[in-house]
Amino acid sequence: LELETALRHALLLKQDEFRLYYQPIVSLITGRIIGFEALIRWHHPERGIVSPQDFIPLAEETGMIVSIGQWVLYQACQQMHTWHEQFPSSLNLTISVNFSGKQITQTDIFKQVKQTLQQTGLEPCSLKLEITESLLMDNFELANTVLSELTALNIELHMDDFGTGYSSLNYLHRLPIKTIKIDRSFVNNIGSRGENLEIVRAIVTLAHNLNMSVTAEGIETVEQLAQLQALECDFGQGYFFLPPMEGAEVETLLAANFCYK
Ligand code: G
Ligand code: G
Ligand code: MN
Ligand code: NA
Repeated sequence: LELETALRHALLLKQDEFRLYYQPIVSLITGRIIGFEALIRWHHPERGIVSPQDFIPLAEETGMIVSIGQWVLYQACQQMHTWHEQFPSSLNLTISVNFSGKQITQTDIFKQVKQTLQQTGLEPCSLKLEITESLLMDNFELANTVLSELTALNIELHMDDFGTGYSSLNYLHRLPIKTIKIDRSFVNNIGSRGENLEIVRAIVTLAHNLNMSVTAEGIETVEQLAQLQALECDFGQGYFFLPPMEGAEVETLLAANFCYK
């Protein structure tokens, strides 16, 4: 309850305690950054940096996720648009934003996204929405309708944390999903005798057969990277490349035209 009160307080009066971090997503073929995932952090004056793992579930339970989500969406779109204007070589870079189920059931998310794009000037094709299997399971029909409207605007839909939720694979061909993100728990153990190697291979094959691309999360070692490249995984994200970073650090990267190869 204490955390809930603090979160409510921050949301109403101290929005500058929330910061967006940006983690680069890299092409495993070219080594170039193709975009960023926006990840929220809460800098509490006494608690220090509070992880979203600790306050996002609370925000979902209490409905505060609706305002937090709106803040994240606006910040992310505005920042990406600013970078597009500031760094001409970044024009085809995209921003990925995480979406919770309640953002879909409790607000007119279609209108909110459309207005945010208009207000910030970001092109719809520069925005990617990351959704989870559990979001779909809560209310598939509503999610399906809203998400299909959003993809009709030319926004990409990415399936986050793939394989960790309670789900049937039923939704994969019923929704216009562009990319599957393999959860980092699978990437963890993909060495030559790693128990997850065959699972990751199967996910990559499944995605490619459905004309989707694949992003591997949580790449931490060069061995994991090599294995994922051998499996023809398309994109990667993780501490091996770069951690989630503040906007100013991203600008240094963009100015230097970063490539990990
Ligand atoms: O950045 P970190 O790995 O600590 O994030 C932990 C979890 O919090 C991840 O599952 C991530 O998807 C989620 N998360 C981070 N930022 C946001 C956000 O802006 N909105 C939502 N809904 N979830 C987020
Ligand atoms: O659930 P989601 O995929 O949105 O969560 C992304 C989270 O993963 C972020 O909180 C980010 O901090 C974390 N993350 C990013 N790269 C790595 C990594 O290489 N290793 C680990 N353990 N976590 C990572
Ligand atoms: Mn994500
Ligand atoms: Na994930």
